[in-house]
Amino acid sequence: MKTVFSPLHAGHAGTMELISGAIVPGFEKPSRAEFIRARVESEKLGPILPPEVHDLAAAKRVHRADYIDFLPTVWPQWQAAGREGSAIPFTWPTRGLRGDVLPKSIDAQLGFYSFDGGAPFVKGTWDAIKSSYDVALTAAAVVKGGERAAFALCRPPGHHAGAGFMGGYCYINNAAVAAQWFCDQGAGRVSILDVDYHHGNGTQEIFYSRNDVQVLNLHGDPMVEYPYFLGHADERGEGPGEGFNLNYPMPFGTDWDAWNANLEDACKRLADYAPDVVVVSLGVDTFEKDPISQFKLKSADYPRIGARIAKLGLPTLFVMEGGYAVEEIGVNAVGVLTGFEG
Ligand code: SP5
Ligand code: ZN
Repeated sequence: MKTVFSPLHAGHAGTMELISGAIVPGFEKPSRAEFIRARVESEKLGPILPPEVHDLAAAKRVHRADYIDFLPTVWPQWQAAGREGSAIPFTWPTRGLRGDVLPKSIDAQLGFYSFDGGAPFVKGTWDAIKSSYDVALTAAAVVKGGERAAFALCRPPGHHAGAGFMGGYCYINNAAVAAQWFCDQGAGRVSILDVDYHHGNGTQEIFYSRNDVQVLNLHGDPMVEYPYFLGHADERGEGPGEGFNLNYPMPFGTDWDAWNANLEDACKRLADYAPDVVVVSLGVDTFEKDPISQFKLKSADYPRIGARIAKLGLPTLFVMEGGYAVEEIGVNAVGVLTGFEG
């Protein structure tokens, strides 16, 4: 399997985040991608290709144009305001405030285009976001070109980013961009299977009223887990999209047997839909040692995930999402891919 990877991810470094009442170094850090790349090499998964540079048209097929145009302006605006450190929002236009006026202040703009404070900007952030997008589109083209599967080693991740907002370490929704690109290339149906520990709220929002992209999400129950405000089982899509969004929320402590039972159901529903291509939002933060997550999957479980996805017998694009136990992230992410290859 070919991997697409860009070293430009590494400029998105030295970020800070507020978690459990403390400001700490960001969990979503460059070593994540480097451990995965090293494991791709040591496991001899296949060649590692650089991304081709794309314009932003494909991003604007799933995101608001004004949101995409805002992203490269963040760091220049932050610098122009004389700031240092990480650009992080702290004020949001929630219920009772006006969300229809975009103020001039960079602080207001950051809040306008986000749902939490979890998507910081430093100097190299935009170039990393853009490279991650290029990685996803380049890997999608590998699958479109006839390969059975490809691995988009994206960093930063994307599944929390919605049509007009960032959050949860995510800026451009790489999996959604790729799924839409497949549609635009002639696919009649695309399935997105999101196995990241967190609910892919952005992906759900983007495709919620559509029946040409099926979205299946396995994740921590939003009653107790981030992103809290989306991801319940009763969210099944709306209008023409009714029945094409499927959520599998699970309690803290979920182990392989319970998680796998839901994967099995999701795969059956996916097979019934019979898509032309599958996009896997590949998070490995379901791992028992993940520092911010509460599931109990073991390293030996990840190849079984890959094997089950392979059994679908469909062209498959793997798009990297979360996973914060950096020592094991390469073993677990590449474990899914080697399990897929059998
Ligand atoms: C792509 C992705 O995996 N994003 C995840 C973003 C999670 N951000 C908030 C995490 C809050 C976790 N709270 C548990 C604290 C553990 N001590
Ligand atoms: Zn996650």
